[in-house]
Amino acid sequence: MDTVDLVRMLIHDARSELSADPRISAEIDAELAACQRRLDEPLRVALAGTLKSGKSTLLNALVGEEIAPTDATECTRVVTWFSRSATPRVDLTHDGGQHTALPVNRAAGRLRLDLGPVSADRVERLEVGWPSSLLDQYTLIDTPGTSSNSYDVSARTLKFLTPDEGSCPADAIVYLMRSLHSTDVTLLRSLHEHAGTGRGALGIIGVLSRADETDGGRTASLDAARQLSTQLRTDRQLAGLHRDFLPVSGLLALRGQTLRQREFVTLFQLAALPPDVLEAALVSPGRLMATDLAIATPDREQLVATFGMVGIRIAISLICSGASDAPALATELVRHSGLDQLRETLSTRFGSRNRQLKAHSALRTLRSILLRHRSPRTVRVFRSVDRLLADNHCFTELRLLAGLAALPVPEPTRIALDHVLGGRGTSAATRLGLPPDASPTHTRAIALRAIRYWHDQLGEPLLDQPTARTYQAAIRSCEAIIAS
Ligand SMILES: Nc1nc2c(ncn2[C@@H]2O[C@H](COP(=O)(O)OP(=O)(O)O)[C@@H](O)[C@H]2O)c(=O)[nH]1
Ligand SMILES: [Mg+2]
Repeated sequence: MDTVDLVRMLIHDARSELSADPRISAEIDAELAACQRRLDEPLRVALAGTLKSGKSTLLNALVGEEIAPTDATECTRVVTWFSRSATPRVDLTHDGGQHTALPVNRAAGRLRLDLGPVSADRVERLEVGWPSSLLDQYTLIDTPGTSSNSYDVSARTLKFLTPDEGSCPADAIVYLMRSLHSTDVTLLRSLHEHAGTGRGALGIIGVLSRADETDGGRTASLDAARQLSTQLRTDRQLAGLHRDFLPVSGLLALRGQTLRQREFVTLFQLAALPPDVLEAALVSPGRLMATDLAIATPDREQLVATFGMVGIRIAISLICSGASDAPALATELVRHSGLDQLRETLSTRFGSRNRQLKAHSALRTLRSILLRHRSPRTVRVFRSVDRLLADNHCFTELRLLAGLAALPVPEPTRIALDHVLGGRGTSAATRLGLPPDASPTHTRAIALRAIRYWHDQLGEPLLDQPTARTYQAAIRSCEAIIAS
């Protein structure tokens, strides 16, 4: 029986024990049923960061369609769930559980969300159902973000990510920041503390967002962003707060996936201008409109609205480097954006651990429900929940991986631990750094060598407790490889 089945069984046991208790309401049973359903849903990944860090744009880029609003409407002020659905739908829950189906309006390829007369503070849940292969894998949750000048929006975001009661409804978080700001350090620290107490998401991927703007778009490349993210990876303020830090331009990724022939033609015409004329025209949107060019004004306006000046510069430089038709430019924009690396990291960090992360979240939720409704009938189930959380080695691995960045160990040791604990994939070969076709005999020999190595590390004098626990878990992971 695998971990998910064990969790399913415990939820089932809790439901049948509690259903015999007349004091237990239908509401609690519904909570338990939701907890059970969660095991069959895709993994929940929340996008977090400050306001305007590019969360909604990146969500659209990941899905490949403009379904998350980026304009300053009421909708961008509430936490919005995007989940798989055979047909598009928008469901609003508000004012103490009232459900309203909102119309699905699309204009110029964008979904227009409109809460109607319901203000953001009355919204309990806004959910967009959309047919999308990415949403088959992940339920994405767009948070409005934190901002020093919008108290209610920040409060809603923090209540979702770091709730005072219960646990964060997301299994994993993609955290976006444009540069290193003290508010990011504070929020990241709080997310980590929450994860440490078992009430927060266990996986966090850091993203240097709006990467095309890093140097003001001057070099028309993402090299500056790559340099900055390398610096940030070793920045002392961020020490212990992240394992991955990827430069991504959600805007370029989105434009690549939604590029129209007409936009390409306008960009191509601009790219063909004499360099001095082009340079002068690209100084600002106003100059681009005012310059006397044989390009229709609505086409220029459209380009500024969708690409922005930095995006236009980058697209032109990609055309000049050889992207000579719309499909080629679309491919280059996406390749340049860093989206593929983000997708890959999502898949190695979260995809391969999908079932375990969900099982862990469901178990934590079950635990908090049982704690709230203590009853002699559920003592046995409660103990089993705690035992499973403490003894199940894959949960131990998940928790240790979440805390790996904070261990006081040299970087090569951290990387080796990340591998052996299954942070880069859970196959024996990935854990031991072997080729996928390594023979069982060779795998076993290397696993034994790894056990000896981590044992030796355990003998280090003055070893702190968290590091010692992590080395012990590494030994257990290797023993599990040998046993299987
Ligand atoms: N240049 C550039 N602009 C971006 C990028 N991502 C978002 N933006 C712009 O930044 C603004 C805020 O973006 P949005 O996605 O709504 O941010 P959110 O508040 O974090 O959801 C919008 O005007 C976007 O067009 C990006 O990767 N590059
Ligand atoms: Mg947004």
